Amino acid sequence: MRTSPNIIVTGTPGVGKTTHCEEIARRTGLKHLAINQIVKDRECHDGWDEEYSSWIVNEDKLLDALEDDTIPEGGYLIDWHACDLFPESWIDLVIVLRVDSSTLYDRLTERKYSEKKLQENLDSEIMEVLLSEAREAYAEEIVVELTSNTADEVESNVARIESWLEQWKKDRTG
Ligand code: DAT
Repeated sequence: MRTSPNIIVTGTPGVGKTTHCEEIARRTGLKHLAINQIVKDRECHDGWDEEYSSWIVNEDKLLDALEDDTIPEGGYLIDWHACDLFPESWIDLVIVLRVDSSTLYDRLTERKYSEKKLQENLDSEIMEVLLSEAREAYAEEIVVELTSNTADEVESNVARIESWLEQWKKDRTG
């Protein structure tokens, strides 16, 4: 039985996962697990993809590496642009962040993404790829879609997640 929940924060690159997780971690004490960083640091990949400027993730190696993090015991914010890798039994809430295309375009241009990578990510956001993935992998009632266009939205989203967390804990302590 977990005494603290596990929350996935997912969405297209640039949507605001890191921004949200850092703030949630600061305010709640949940541990921010930046999966991209783990893939890189613990070499859970099959090399570097030049075209996409990203690691080719090896999901088996990643799951092995995550075993060390005692995720099933709870207390983690899992920050990744994919979500269906994690067993349902580990996860209490899935936040799918969404953003307007023009805002995403500006953020990814700022990151100097190649034209191809930029376009694929914009398409992915417009087609709601991550939202569909989350809804297919987890129970409908634990998947929450939140917009992340402005700093005010970060604030209200984080406040909402904080309240959810308090309620989650209350429900379990009776
Ligand atoms: P991700 O981790 O999903 O790739 P990020 O948190 O690194 O995204 O954010 C990408 C950039 O956009 C970064 O410069 C911060 C900014 N940003 C993210 N969410 C925002 C929001 N809701 N309002 C304003 N800026 C935001």
